[in-house]
Amino acid sequence: MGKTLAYKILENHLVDGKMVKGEPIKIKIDQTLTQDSTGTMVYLQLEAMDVDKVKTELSVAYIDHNTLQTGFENADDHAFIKSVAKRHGVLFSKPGNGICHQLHLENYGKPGKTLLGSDSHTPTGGGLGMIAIGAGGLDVAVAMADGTYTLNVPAVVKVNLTGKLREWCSAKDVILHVLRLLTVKGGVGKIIEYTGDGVKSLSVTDRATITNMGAELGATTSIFPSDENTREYLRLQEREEDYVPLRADEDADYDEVVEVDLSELEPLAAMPHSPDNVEKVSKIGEIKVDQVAIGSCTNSSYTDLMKVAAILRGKKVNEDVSLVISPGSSKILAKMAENGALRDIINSGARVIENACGPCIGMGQSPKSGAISLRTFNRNFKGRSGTLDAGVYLVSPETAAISAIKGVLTDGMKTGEHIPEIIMPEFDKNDNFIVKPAGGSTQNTEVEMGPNIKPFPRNVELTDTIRAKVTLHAGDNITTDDIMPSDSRLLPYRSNIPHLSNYCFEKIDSEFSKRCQEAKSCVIIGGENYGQGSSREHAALAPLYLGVRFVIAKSFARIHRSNLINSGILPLVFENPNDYEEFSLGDEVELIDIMQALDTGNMTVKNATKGVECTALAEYSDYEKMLLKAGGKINSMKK
Ligand code: MIC
Ligand code: SF4
Repeated sequence: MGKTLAYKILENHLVDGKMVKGEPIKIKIDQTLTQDSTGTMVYLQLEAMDVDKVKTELSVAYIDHNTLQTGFENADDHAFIKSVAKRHGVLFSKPGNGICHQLHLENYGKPGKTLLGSDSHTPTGGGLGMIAIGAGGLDVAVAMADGTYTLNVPAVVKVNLTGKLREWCSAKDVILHVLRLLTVKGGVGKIIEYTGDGVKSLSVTDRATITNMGAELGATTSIFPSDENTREYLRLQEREEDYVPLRADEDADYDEVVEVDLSELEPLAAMPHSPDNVEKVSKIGEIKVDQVAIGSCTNSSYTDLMKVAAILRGKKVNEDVSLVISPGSSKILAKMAENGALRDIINSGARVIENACGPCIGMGQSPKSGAISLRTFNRNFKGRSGTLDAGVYLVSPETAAISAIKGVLTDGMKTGEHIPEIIMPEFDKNDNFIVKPAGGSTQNTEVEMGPNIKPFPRNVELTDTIRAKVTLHAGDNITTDDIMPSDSRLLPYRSNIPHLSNYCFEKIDSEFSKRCQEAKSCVIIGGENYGQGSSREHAALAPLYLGVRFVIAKSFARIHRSNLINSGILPLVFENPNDYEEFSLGDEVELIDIMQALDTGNMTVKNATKGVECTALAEYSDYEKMLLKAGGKINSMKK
């Protein structure tokens, strides 16, 4: 049997373990990326590890999330990251350069390499034929310190693409279609590998849109082959020498196969409040739109924005719509300034804002109360826009632009209008936003630490018995945005867990934090896919700070499960999902003989209040057991 592309790259990077599905392996990490909202924690942890220079081929620290500087906090965090980057041999990308994933694709990603990023959308690099994985900050800090990462060998799903997209359909519609088929938990423990005849009709940036939003499937990563389109993309970025052709073997063995005929797709939208709540635009109908936001790491490429400019050229944005556009990178914006596309966009009545994450993470541009907002982004979780009662629809740039003109959700196919073909130009190299690390010994480089930066919380060694109170009984698909909300008000405190913890679960239960402070030792009960979404380890660190000792859920999302383990919080899975009903808010719960349970994989959970008991699966690799026993990764490393 032949090999999948994903397994070929993983095997090439194998440091320890065997390529057996579900088993742990340690792989070499060639590149890392961080961004600022998770980055301060990453670099605080790197500092705590006493390393000199990073061990990767390339590590980049991007500033793109916390760019609203309404006080000193974000600016202090940026200064901290810049100083640590300089000290440890990490490239620093200044605010204004653009969004980490778009920038990494343009400037640094290489086919066949591994990339670990402290952001869940790191799989964007899969568009270039990389194994690019999102992880918690601590895992990225360790990868910088020792050049490795440990994961369980994922299953591989083949998505066989045939046909060609029709006008008004784009890469966004492909991934929305896949999300409709597989759902937000359909990719957990899997790599999504795209193959087939249809691949050649997709550019690298189209592919990157698809692999980017593979994060919403819960997948470990997504990957495309590296072919002539990859070579051409790299050539236009003045780095053709980074090209290597890569593909799966003809007879590669896949765990699942999904067929997608590109020529059958129609413009789609993910309706509120989940990326898998997908419907045809034509079926949703012409609902009135208040805001349209174009950008984010999913859809802010040159081609995306040039299509938008072409649709807007000579037209007027509807008077009831606020159209806001955030380009993916400084190179893209500069090119559009040069070729007149920026003029077309501005003349239509659009607002052009900074090259950054911006509205995608609620950093400004929150829509009005009860608004309908169309966004080309990747997540439409309730409240993420900063307006709790807004309804966010995720759509392609084409659908967004035409809808901004018409004032209602519009299926471009029905308009009879045409979009000209966009030809990618050559981009000039521009390093003016990059700060390079100092050469030679940097041990004495001063690290700038503003007053907002507080030490991260540490757990204690695992004990054999834990008694805790249920401080939250949550439903299915709880997101890390639910656990640790992020917006312009809270993002400035990403390096201040004590402050942030006051807002933990704020949108779901405003009493959670207070209740935990009273209970001191706490347990959270969760449903399916607990912790989906972002890689933010704050969703583990804030609960840790509040005394959460373990979480029992029906199932967990991959990155959050790792973040819990890294923090020494036990993620336990109900053996019988119906036992979820046996627990209520305020119940006293006891775990006994914990060490033995780690060996057998079965934990007895006693609900002392209700006088019932059940079994929870405590299935961990030897490495994870070691982390849990030590009270988290940092403690285990110190040992
Ligand atoms: C997101 O899109 O939710 C974020 C903000 O980029 C996060 C990282 C974070 O929470 O800082 C992610 O996707 O990992
Ligand atoms: Fe930034 Fe949004 Fe992408 Fe997260 S999803 S990296 S907030 S643009």
